[in-house]
Amino acid sequence: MFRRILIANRGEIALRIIRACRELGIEAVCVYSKADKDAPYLRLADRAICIGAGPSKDSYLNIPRIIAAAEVCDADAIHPGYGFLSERADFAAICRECKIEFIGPSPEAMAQLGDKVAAKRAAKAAKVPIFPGSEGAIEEEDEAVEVAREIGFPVIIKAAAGGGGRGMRVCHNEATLRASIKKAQQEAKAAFGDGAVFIEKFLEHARHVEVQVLGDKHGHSVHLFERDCSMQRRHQKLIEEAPAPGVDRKKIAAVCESAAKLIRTTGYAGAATVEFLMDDEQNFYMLEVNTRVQVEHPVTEMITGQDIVKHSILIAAGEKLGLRQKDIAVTGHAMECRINAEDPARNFMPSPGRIDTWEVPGGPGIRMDTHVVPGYMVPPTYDSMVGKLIAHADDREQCVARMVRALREFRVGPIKTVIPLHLRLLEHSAFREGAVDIHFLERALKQDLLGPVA
Ligand code: MV4
Repeated sequence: MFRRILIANRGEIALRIIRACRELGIEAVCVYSKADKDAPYLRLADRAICIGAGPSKDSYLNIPRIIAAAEVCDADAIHPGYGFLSERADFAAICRECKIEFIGPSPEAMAQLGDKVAAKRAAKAAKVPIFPGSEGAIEEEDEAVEVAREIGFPVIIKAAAGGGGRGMRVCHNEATLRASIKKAQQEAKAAFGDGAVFIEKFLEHARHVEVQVLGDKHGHSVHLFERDCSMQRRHQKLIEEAPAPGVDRKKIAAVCESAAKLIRTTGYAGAATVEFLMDDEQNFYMLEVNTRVQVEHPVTEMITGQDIVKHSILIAAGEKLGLRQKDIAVTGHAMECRINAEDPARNFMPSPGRIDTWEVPGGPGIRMDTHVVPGYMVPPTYDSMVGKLIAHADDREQCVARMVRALREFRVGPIKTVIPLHLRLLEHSAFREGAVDIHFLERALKQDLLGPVA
């Protein structure tokens, strides 16, 4: 087992990893930037090492400094959390060269699943449902047109190396498709250093459903069921929940099993999320695979009782998954509201600064994952998430009621947060019915359907 882990991240996920280390009897060392030097969570680590100035490229994205910190404290392993270096195959490879265990998949597995063309090929082999589209990368206009005629318009052009919504173009007819291929290739080359693009059928209305999986180094994998993350704006999720409301359990069970198989057949070790879109007929189509622990992992932890961060550490240390699929059961319903320091009434403008008032909810079925304490300064330098409020209850209706109760207990000031928006969303009939698609929030904001959100 590891003696000491370096945490190459900040904020709530750094604290979440410290807590997992503590419970496993592993020392936790945090790196931090000058912008985080007074952050109170650093005092909960066994040691904290300053790695540079505030901007991420000088600190949390600076590979030589992070490796140097790991060598200075003699860490056995590095946990990257989410964001920053978590999905950088080159970083995982450098860790290997330095004989430091990267807590996540091998650089090979990460590179394969990070390439959407390769990931789709692996998905097809594992019988994971995918969108109809080009078999591999598209080279010529004519190829794209041929595939589009076969699958029908609209189609979407995506970059093989893209992700999180970057490098996509929707085409409704042959003329725009012909005009777009070369541009998309050039854009992909400039943005990702890889000009490979592919096309697939474009789905207008959809829900975002993703499957949490775990694979170990001994060829075993399990799934921890699904989450619905349809409530999002500009590819930033706001509310996630599990199980996905109104989904046929037999149908989703098959999708979850295929996701676990994909992870096994690609030799993937660690936690991963397989993302899908679900259409109105409950057909599933894989989008991409996230090769990290995700922000919304607590939702799954609450319904399964499994500690995903601990699993990620134990898997990296070479332990066998200590659980079988048949032993994993779902209990009740869970929901997460991301608490962002943003002003929803001003187009989600970041609202950094000192948090004087910070009174967090508690009581039955409430979990608050946050690094914030009263007096904490939210730096303007990083993303605006200051915490995650998670509610767990016997069923969805009680879970929503519990979340509303908790959000009303929350007192934060003087910075602005998205809490008032959450209350509006949770009151909305479409949300109550579990009928929210991926465009709901942006549409509702544009049409002013939510009422006052501040
Ligand atoms: C799609 C799609 C519709 N059809 N692919 C956006 C992020 C990236 N992971 C894939 N994305 C999409 N791919 C096909 N074939 C619609 C989206 C999409 C989306 C997906 C999930 C969550 C929010 C979204 C918002 C806009 C578009």
